[in-house]
Amino acid sequence: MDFDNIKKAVVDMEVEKVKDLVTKLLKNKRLPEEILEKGLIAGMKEVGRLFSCKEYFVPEVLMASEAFYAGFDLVSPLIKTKQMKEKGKIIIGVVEGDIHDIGKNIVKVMLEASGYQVVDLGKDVPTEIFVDSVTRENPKILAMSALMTTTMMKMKDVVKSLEHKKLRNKVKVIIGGAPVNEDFAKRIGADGYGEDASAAVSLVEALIGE
Ligand code: B12
Repeated sequence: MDFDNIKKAVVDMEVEKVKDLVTKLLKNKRLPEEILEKGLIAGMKEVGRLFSCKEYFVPEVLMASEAFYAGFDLVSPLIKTKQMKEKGKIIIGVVEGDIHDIGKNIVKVMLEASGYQVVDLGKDVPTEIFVDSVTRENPKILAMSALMTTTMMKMKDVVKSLEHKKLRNKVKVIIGGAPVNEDFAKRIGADGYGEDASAAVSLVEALIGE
């Protein structure tokens, strides 16, 4: 299967092969969303599994991430230009101390594809930067990502800081990333949790009503 070949090429860390396969599928009029979901993301999920069971280590994961991005850079502009309607502004970033940005980048693309304007603060974002940008940009949603148990508490700091600066009722806060869940979102006073990129879109639509 075509998508499985892309998945395998990501897992095998083959940058050029990923580029070739993705280009070929796009030429064959396959949907960029499908290539992303069933090929590239499926590949990174498998990489995550191999890392967890110690078959892969950091260098392999980095090389596989490169292969992922080689494909991602080809499909993401096509997903972005699909819808032009702007439904509202969303700020997104990975919390301080955390450089895992693959999931955040996928969520960003999916939100943009659904017509939202996304301001990306990047990774390893200090609490003050999240709060300052809420003041400056006046977004409808603040979306935070964390991939480590050691960094997820930074989300709570951001929520507290928003409360302290009397900004909490001006913005809805949503969170995601492997170590967090619905219960954690409630505990830190966030407005919602999404388990993947499509859940992120549904969550945003439910919170700001579209
Ligand atoms: C890739 C990876 C890396 C890459 C990151 C490359 C990059 N640019 O992101 C590299 C090699 C650099 C790396 C480094 C490290 N890593 Co690492 N890494 C991973 C790995 C294998 C996969 C993560 C990933 O990309 N998943 C794929 C994406 C698509 O999934 P996702 O991020 O979960 O995102 C989805 C959802 O969660 C959701 N989502 C995400 N964000 C948001 C936000 C919102 C608002 C919403 C609604 C939804 C949402 O939607 C996304 C799309 O579906 C995981 C293992 C795993 N199984 O998760 C470890 C893992 C996260 N890493 C780990 C560790 C320990 C490290 C290092 C400390 C290793 C080291 N010793 O140096 C460093 C940390 C550096 C730092 N300070 O951040 C641990 C964390 C353990 C913990 N404390 O919790 C993990 C869990 C591995 C493990 N089992 O031990 N890592």
